[in-house]
Amino acid sequence: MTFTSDSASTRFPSTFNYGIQPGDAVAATTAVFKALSVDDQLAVLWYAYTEMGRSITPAATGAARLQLAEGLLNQIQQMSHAEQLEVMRDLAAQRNSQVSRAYGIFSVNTKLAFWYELSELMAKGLVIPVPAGYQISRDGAQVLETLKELDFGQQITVLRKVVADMGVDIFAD
Ligand code: 45D
Repeated sequence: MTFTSDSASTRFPSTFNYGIQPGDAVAATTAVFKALSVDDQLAVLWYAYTEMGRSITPAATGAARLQLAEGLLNQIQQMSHAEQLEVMRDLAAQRNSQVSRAYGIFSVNTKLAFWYELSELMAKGLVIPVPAGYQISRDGAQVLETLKELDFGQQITVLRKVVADMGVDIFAD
């Protein structure tokens, strides 16, 4: 039986070529992100914000959406730096805490806006900063590189998928 490269290429759909399709790049980046340690996840989000920050217009994050998250953001601002870090780690680790439960009922856009606002508060010095000279892990740096290679729409899609699962949804079964 002859098995030429020609017949092989018609046998499989074009997605089965070990090349990365647009949808796969999003799914792959999301999966690798979710496999990171909690601290690496926070670090990647932070660096994503510092790189993307300028392209996310304040208008896009919508004041109305943030109203829902305002109470929680105010509460976090009252906390010590150590507590602020702890609630963010709880969110990323999906640990059941009061903040994780409050976050869990937000819509995905509100979740994104919430993280965006937290970054802004970090930049303003109102929330614990990433330590100066912080060395991101190799895994974290790799995810960040992959994320940077995606176009803006794909980056948003990855971020949406990532933040959607954070926190705790008390209504999930
Ligand atoms: O000591 O509504 C470490 C649109 C360890 C439009 C740490 C949109 C060591 C619709 C963990 C590093 C889709 C455009 C400390 C919205 C250590 C709409 C601390 C989009 C201290 C909303 C780490 C919105 C910390 C978008 C504290 C795209 C890390 C929003 C904290 C994107 C990291 C938001 C944080 C992004 C990262 C937010 C808070 C990328 C937040 C990132």
